[in-house]
Amino acid sequence: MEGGNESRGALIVLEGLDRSGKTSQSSRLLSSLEGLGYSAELWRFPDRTTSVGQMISAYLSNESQLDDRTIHLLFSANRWEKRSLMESKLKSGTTLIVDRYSYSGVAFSSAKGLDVEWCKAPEIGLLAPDLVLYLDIPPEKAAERGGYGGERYERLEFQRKVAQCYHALRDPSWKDVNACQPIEDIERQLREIALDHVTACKIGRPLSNLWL
Ligand code: Z5A
Repeated sequence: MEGGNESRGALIVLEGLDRSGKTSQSSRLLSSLEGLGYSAELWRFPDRTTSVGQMISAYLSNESQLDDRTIHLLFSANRWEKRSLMESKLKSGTTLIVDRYSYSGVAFSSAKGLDVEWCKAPEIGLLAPDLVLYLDIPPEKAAERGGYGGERYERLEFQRKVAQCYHALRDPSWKDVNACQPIEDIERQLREIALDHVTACKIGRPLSNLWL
């Protein structure tokens, strides 16, 4: 893909079950990188600020009903509407820390019974992360954290299926971190792993596309 020899930012994705600590750790990683002088931004999917994101938000809070395939494609469209901005930020040297990405899309929809390859298809051509950090926590432990709210997928039985789907989706490049450790320990481990990748991207690792 174009842009292979330029110094660029890294695309770092955090994935994991509900309540695994993605949001807490994304913010801490952002602060660490900024504190070290890197240009970095925190993004999250779904991005509920766009019109597509508002449809997703209404669905997640049970204010609207949508067919499983329809909501899957909306989640994907929500990433596509950000793809070109994502690429330009990375090429201008900004590292993006992204709280959930295509893996959530495929894991949650396939946990409902949709075919995995069908779920992956609309994600093909989105930017591939340089690093996937998987916050690993048993669904039962995650459920104990602060209790689930009223959103659609916040049920233990469903989260168990999602965990299995994540497991089937993972590839050897993912970095698993035990999300049951104290917050500060996880923070330190994520920072070390992330810094290696930020450095590799600065010295010219090319951007690539998902699942081609
Ligand atoms: N979804 C989808 O279906 N398709 C897609 O393509 C995408 C998403 C992108 C969006 O949820 C829903 O959409 C999500 C997947 C689906 N549904 N579910 N489930 P979201 O991203 O808006 O919300 P979330 O992922 O469920 O985030 P969350 O509830 O905010 O969880 P989190 O970010 O992983 O955790 P946290 O907010 O950092 O921490 C949760 C609590 O645990 C909090 O009280 C912390 O203080 C505590 N915590 C965190 N770390 C620790 C440690 N280490 N020890 C003890 N306590 C901790």
